[in-house]
Amino acid sequence: MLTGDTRAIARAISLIEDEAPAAADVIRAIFPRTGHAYLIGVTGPPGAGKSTLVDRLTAETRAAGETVGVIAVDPTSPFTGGAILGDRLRMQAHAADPDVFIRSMATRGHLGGLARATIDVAAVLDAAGKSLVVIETVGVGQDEVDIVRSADISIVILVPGAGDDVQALKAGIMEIADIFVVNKADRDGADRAVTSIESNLALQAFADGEWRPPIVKTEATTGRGIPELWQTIQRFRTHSAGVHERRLQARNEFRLRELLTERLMDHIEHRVLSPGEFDDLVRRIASREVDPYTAAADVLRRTLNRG
Ligand SMILES: Nc1nc2c(ncn2[C@@H]2O[C@H](COP(=O)(O)OP(=O)(O)OP(=O)(O)O)[C@@H](O)[C@H]2O)c(=O)[nH]1
Ligand SMILES: [Mg+2]
Repeated sequence: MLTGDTRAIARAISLIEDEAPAAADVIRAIFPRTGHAYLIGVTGPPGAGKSTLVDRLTAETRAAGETVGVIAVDPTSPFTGGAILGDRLRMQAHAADPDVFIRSMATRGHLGGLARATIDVAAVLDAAGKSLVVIETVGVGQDEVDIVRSADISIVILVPGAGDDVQALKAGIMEIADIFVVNKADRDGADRAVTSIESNLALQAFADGEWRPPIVKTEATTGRGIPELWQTIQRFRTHSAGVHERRLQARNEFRLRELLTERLMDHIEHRVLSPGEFDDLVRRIASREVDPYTAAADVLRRTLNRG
């Protein structure tokens, strides 16, 4: 896997996806070899053209000599079949290129652990020598936002005629953008979308020398604007070199917290509480027999008493 063998990478990723106990061993073993890849998070509403754009960006960065890993996090939805079909087509475009590895991950089965699983898969691609790892997620849930936030750069893709989207996205996604992309710029309203993002940015205060998220117009289907996007990514990378440590700190803090929360909850549910007791507690809270604070304090006391 460390030499970039595609099948070995795929096997390692499957272990992580299956949450196999060996996955922790894999991460343990490769961890010292990670930390070299640049993580690019890409998010936006369903159908914004994320996959098409990531595909174009992959070609652009390959031409610049980068090696690329792509992780497409698919929401568990009736459309997943379509997404997987799309990914097959994409894989064909780069099938002959051993320096591109594309993998879809289902969100199903990663309740709470999706962000960590994604970061672990990124670590595998990093250790396998990919210089860029692109993580594509639909910007709908907190998990997805967390994933993109923990990348080295966060790119938010919007499309024309999505004034309401901009409104809807404001809550979680607007703040995490290092670069905005208005894709489908061939459609009416691209400039209006740019203006809408601009006026949103105008509400924020940027310090002197602070990065102000630029807006790049693209047409992923034809590749227009992709070279500009790649230049903008590189510009951000240079600009943020000094503050990058803080971002890494945040990612690793997030990683440790998620892992501890997961392990601790698992321990409580399986070692401290008897089978069904957790659900029973939830029911007793619902029926006002016990309040959540007392219930939590009680469970914590029992957990600590068991050492
Ligand atoms: N007109 C136009 N269509 C585009 C452009 N980019 C992508 N599309 C089309 O938009 C549709 C969705 O593209 P995808 O790349 O699958 O979008 P996505 O954001 O990855 O979609 P999900 O992963 O399902 O959320 C496809 O039919 C693309 O061909 C563009 O720049 N202009
Ligand atoms: Mg997609």
